[in-house]
Amino acid sequence: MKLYSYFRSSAAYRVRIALNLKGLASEYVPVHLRKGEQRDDPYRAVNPQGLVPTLVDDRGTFTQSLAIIEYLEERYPGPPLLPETPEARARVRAIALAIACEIHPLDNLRVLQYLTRTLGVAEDAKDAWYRHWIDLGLAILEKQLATDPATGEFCHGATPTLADICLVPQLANARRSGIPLDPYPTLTRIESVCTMLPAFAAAAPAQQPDAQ
Ligand SMILES: N[C@@H](CCC(=O)N[C@@H](CS)C(=O)NCC(=O)O)C(=O)O
Repeated sequence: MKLYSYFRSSAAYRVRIALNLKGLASEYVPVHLRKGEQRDDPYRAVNPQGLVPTLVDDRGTFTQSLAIIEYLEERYPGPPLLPETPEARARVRAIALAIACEIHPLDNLRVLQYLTRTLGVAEDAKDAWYRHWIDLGLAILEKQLATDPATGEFCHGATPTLADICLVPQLANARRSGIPLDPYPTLTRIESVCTMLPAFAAAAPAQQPDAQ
């Protein structure tokens, strides 16, 4: 298995956690996003979307972190990253999607570069944009998780799921950008439980071969 990744990519970080939780080894292929390698022909030939991550294995080439993780879940069911019942699975997927679809895309590198390079938005305005969408998304999630009895040690119950796999990279991203996380005690409590697990710790940006 090969994982095209970038140490700071939160979408790739999700897949790294999932691979580790499932005990699956992979070859790490770095794609330097700051240098724009994701837009170069060699990588576009692997993933025409020009985004990381991409997973390549004996069955094909897979893109989009959540689709990759669901593929891994179907092919390597243990340990499960989704709970058993349909309603619990829907809850976990909803948390994951709230991060992956409502927060992350607005703060992606190409969006931020479009704001500054194409629209001429000033750095501080770009930073305000970044903070706004992260804070809005995290505040909703905090409220949702803090008040729902289905929240346990992890986002859902007592074992890590797809929801935690999305939460931890998003918080790492926010922290790296200096966003105060004190308003999100439930989210940071779950994060600290997750990051004590070797699967999460080994997937952290600083542990990757391309970390700078
Ligand atoms: N929805 C995609 C998002 C992938 C994505 O946005 N990846 C970012 C890094 S976190 C990227 O490759 N950005 C390159 C760019 O913005 O040019 C997924 O979940 O895989």
